[in-house]
Amino acid sequence: MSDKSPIEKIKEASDHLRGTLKESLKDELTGAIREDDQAVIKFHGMYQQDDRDRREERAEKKLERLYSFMIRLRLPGGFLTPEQWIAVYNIAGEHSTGVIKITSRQTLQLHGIIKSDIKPTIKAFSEAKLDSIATCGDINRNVLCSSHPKQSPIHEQVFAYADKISQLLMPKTKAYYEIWLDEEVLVDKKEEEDSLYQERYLPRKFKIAIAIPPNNDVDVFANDIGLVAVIENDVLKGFNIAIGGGLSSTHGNAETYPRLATVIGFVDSEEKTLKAVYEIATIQRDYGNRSDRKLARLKYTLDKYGVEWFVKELETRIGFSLEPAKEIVFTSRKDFFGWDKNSEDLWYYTAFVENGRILDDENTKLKSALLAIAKTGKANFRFTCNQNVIISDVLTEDKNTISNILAEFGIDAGTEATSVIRKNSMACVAFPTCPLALAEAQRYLPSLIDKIELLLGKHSLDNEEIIIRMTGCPNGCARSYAAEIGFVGTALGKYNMHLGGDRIGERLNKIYKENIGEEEILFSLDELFNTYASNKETNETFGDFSLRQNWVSN
Ligand code: SRM
Ligand code: SF4
Repeated sequence: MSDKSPIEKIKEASDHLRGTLKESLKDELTGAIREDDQAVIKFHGMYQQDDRDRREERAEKKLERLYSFMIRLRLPGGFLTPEQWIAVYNIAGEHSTGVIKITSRQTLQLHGIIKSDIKPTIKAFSEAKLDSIATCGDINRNVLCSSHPKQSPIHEQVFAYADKISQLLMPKTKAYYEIWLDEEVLVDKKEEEDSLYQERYLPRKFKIAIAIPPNNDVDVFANDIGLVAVIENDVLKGFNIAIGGGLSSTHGNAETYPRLATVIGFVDSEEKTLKAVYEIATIQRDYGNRSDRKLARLKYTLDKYGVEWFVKELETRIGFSLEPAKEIVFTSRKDFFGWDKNSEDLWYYTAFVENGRILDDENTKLKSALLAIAKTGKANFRFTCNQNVIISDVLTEDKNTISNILAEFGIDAGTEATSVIRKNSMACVAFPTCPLALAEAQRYLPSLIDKIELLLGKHSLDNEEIIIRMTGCPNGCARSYAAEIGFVGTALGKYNMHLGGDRIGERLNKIYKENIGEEEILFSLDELFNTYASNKETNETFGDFSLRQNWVSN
């Protein structure tokens, strides 16, 4: 057995995720926290970062890096009340860069929070009944659920599972409350004994999503556990369970790979669903790789021990057998923009948010518009895994009020004017905050799309709903391996270009060209679009066509 990784030792020695965070916070000589605490703080939903645009300048002046923190909220299913939106708006203005970022996992992040502002930020979140517990770290993360309530008349019932699962897999430690909210120090440590996470937590991050077919907007197969709701005649029959999805790889490490989850069976009740989810996590806790973090996700555990072994172990732990998976069909993986109504006559407006960045700029005043909407108290807010926002649950008599605000701030016109290709695109954060970025993503993709739009126009492909995604490194945060055209950063200005993913998230793409810059990207796309436009069959997607042409191997 190889040695445990350093992070394993930090977790075990952390006194249930306390570490020396209190001491780190008091140290006024640096904007950073102690090294071990940088691992511990992730379990509290925060990352220490620094402004990478300013590293060189700071180094020249012999100053320490410009440290700040990113805080990620826990929002199961991605839902906020108007009061909570106002709180997030105020907190973002007071303590962060001001930009509110919708993530590819349906929650919100604030960047640029300096050390002394962390506690006031968490306290303000807490007053709005929001927290950031377990949104990072080796633990179950924010639980996803298909966003749009129009999806099914029983959306609410399925959606409630996101919260139930989030609660079920929450750590028992009181560290968050003690450190950030100054609650009394726990004397009887028995209260936080944690039968799921014990002292060691999971070997690696753990992600769960719930999809409501026919839309796979959550990219359910990209998760450690994917639950697919099986609904017959508007009755929830249960869930198909898929396990072992994960989209990261490491350049040059052939042992790492993106993988879609394998469907292992069906469960027909809430009790069975929760039991299965819990025990899949305990198997990963007990068998996941704790020495090599690159190989520690559930996908590697599953491939090491085999699906048959895993299911047998799971059935032993849950005490019942899984039923054969039910037939389900996905037909899309997108957001439906504009106004829509659900079965209860409530209205929903989905607005396009480029790469999830909510801000006011010279073109759009989205941040102000959402504040004005929240102030009416007549709409909730839902976030999608494609980084967009749904202004939701609007009564018919209030629809005009919301429409007028959307018009006043140009949000509806902006969403309508956005091209199909842009609406279906997504990029991760990358520079300047992500320490792992090798190339730009959210700061670059918009300008690349400008040029791709022209190429699509040239080949009369403007209305093709091709999914383009870009990440600044191979970690896959914008799920670029599951796109029809994926760009994966290799170095500044350079990307691997991937082709052949499908439109519904059931097939990954493959590398088409390595390490290319913008000129070659556009030259390649021009040729590919030309061939596609002339030879595609009716309704043949670009991803399917890429395979038929053998541009990448199947
Ligand atoms: Fe991610 C790490 C941002 C979704 C795979 N991801 C990071 C960090 C925290 C960098 C770090 O470790 O210091 C990035 C912070 C950037 C910043 O400044 O904000 C980061 N990941 C994001 C977000 C914000 C991208 C976005 O633009 O929306 C997404 C936040 C989701 C959330 O709300 O929880 C985000 N990350 C994803 C996804 C997509 C998904 O889950 O559907 C993936 C691929 C799926 C998967 O997990 O396999 C993903 N992020 C990673 C990985 C690779 C994990 C692995 O298995 O090796 C890392 C690196 C790591 O964990 O070591 C990472
Ligand atoms: Fe950072 Fe890489 Fe994730 Fe982009 S894909 S946010 S560059 S870790």
